[in-house]
Amino acid sequence: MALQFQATLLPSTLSVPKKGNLGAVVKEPAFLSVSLKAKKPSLVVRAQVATTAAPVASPGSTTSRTDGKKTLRQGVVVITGASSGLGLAAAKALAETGKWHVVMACRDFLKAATAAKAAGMAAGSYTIMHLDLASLDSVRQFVENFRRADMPLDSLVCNAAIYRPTARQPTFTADGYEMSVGVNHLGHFLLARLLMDDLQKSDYPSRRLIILGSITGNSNTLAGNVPPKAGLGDLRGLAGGLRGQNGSAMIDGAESFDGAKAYKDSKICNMLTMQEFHRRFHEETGITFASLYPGCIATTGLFREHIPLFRLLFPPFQRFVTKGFVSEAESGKRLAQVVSDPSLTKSGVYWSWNKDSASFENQLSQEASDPEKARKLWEISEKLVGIA
Ligand code: NDP
Ligand code: PMR
Repeated sequence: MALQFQATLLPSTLSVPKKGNLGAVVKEPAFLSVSLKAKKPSLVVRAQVATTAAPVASPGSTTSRTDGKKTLRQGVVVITGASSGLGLAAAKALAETGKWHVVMACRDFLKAATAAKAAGMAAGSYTIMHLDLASLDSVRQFVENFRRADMPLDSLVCNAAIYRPTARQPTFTADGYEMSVGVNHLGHFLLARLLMDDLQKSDYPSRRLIILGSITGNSNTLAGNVPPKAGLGDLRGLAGGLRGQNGSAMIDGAESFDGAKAYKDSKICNMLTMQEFHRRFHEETGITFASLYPGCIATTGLFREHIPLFRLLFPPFQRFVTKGFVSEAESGKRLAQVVSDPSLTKSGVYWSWNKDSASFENQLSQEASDPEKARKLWEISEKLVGIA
């Protein structure tokens, strides 16, 4: 951990783990400066990438045993938004197995470092890299940094999200898109598209791209019918660029902004995107594409912008009334299963868990499984992130 802070605060060095030798931290000239947080303008980080010392095994290289059999090398998984909640719990669960090296792709470097340490993640089991999904430049820079680190990519988890339930006015990403859809969908869409090349190059036996979905984006459930209901309409607002000023900040083109609906809409986008990836790439590449509803993790930072009364009552309501509550640790194990369990290799699936915490293939709502809408969403999103 000492190394992380060293790398974070050193003004002109960049620590990059090299393939097959993650333990040795190589210093290279810094090429970027990144402000850590808007609230801390004076703190500027030049080193964006830091790993801890002495990994259990070397990601990227297959180790040979004395009996001649090959041992599966350590896998490398990138998890966005691993600084809290589900992402952090899954990072910990995967790192603890010793089978995975976790790249924590986070917007707040120091928060991620502190969270990993507080969670008891072993030195050497993870690398923190800066990623702000609210900026497409940052997404591209992350991909460049990841490639410079010369690690294979075996699994990508698009987990980060923001939820702005009380917002009546939209806020916008660096590229001018409404923030919830910009971060939860568009940032991840570009990231996943760019990293497909890296996933395809991996020699790992089961490569996976996982995008978090949710029950609240599925109108075939009770939770999905709590107002405001998700709905993308004909995507006219998205096609108009979600700008808010001369058009709409909502995907369906609605005149007024609704922060809670914008989040739920973004979750439909996440689930549709996973299926479109599956249709376009699974057969050709063998990569597994999956989404999931991990359960109601009512204690996470996702609800940080909700009113205090909601934050007080929501966990007991989910625990005792709906019985949909799941702890952060349990949800982390669920996501870790989708990353690495040999029985969850089926592609195009939306996983959920029953009362006994057994996984099953869940049904998506009609809209969240509409192939025509998925295609249209894909094409508009390509234009918005500049890869059309
Ligand atoms: P948290 O708020 O705890 O975690 C969200 C993570 O996303 C944080 O690490 C946050 O970073 C990160 N993040 C936010 N904005 C950005 C950005 N611009 N760039 C990079 N990272 C960003 O929420 P959860 O753990 O609950 O949510 C994780 C996923 O699980 C989400 O996709 C959510 O939709 C899904 N989910 C959650 C459910 C729940 O009940 N909680 C239910 C169903 C699905 P920072 O720490 O810096 O804020
Ligand atoms: Mg919901 C089986 C019932 C169930 C489940 C599993 C959830 C999950 N919720 C259920 C029911 C209800 N909720 C009911 C009956 C109500 C009305 C009292 C209700 C209300 C409610 C609110 C106000 N629920 C919420 C909110 C939120 O602000 C959360 C949200 O929509 O975030 C987008 C939420 C959630 N309920 C869930 C889950 C998992 C959430 C968080 C959603 C997510 O991350 O997608």
